[in-house]
Amino acid sequence: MKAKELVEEYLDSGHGCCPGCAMPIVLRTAFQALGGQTIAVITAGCFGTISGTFPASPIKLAAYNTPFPSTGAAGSGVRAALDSKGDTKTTVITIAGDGGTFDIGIQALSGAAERNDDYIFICYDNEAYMNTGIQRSSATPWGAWTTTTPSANLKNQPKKDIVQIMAAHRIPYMATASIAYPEDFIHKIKKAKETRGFKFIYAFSPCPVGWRFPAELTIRLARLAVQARVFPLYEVEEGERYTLTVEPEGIPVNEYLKPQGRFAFLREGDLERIQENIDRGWKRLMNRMMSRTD
Ligand SMILES: Cc1ncc(C[n+]2csc(CCOP(=O)(O)OP(=O)(O)O)c2C)c(N)n1
Ligand SMILES: [Mg+2]
Repeated sequence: MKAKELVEEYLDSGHGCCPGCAMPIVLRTAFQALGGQTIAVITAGCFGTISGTFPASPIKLAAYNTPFPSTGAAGSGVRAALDSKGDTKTTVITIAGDGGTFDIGIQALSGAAERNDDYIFICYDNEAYMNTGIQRSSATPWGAWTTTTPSANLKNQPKKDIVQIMAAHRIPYMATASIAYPEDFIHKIKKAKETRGFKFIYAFSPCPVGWRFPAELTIRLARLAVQARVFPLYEVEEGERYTLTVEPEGIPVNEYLKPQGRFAFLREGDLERIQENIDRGWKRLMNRMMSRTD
């Protein structure tokens, strides 16, 4: 299915997201690719806020709200309820930000993945707790400014490798996804919908307010992240079959960092350190692609 063929809307405009927010583009695209026979499980975060504005919610899918720690379990529960009614056609998608996925929701997420429950978990990663005021999460990259990692005390830990954590569960399907590559994104959502068992879609979600860049640069930054190999686009099946879906140019990471005010406080040598880490991560990923045994 091509991007232009997606006509039905399940996320109305006029929602309360900040100008330039990537998240409504991520979810609008995902919902369109899934279609109307879908139940969305929603937790706290920017999406929970904009979708919970009763009676003017912009979401046109059946939706269930649940607290952070229970997000993964709620997805399992909705699936089990549908199954007990003999409904295997309705798709369940659970939606959480990076805080709700990497940190507060990881226990229930891991449980659902280990049981291989049949639903899609989508994480939109804006690399901090944005809804409550740009606090660092374990998804915040090393060297970034946030309100809890101020300029004199930048984030000093590497970003948690959620893809490897989920791959270690050997779930049938997982993929990284970017709104800068909508056809790749749609293909992955549709593949997730067609695969039985637990699916994890990990979507990059630039945040102009938290990352300190002009709102019109959202898609460009999403593209630069892929091209600089900060956020490579690939799939992992059964935890071990890695497939690259977009070949990145490998542009210098500074082209991606420079437009973002959150990286304005890097010290001498930091840029080289970030580039080295990216190069090492890319090599590791390539080794995983090469060591396929199928
Ligand atoms: C258990 C619990 N802890 C803290 C909060 C407060 N809270 C609401 S939204 C939010 C930020 C969520 O961050 P993330 O999951 O990354 O989503 P984003 O806001 O970035 O979209 C926090 C900390 C909460 N609602 N529940
Ligand atoms: Mg976040």
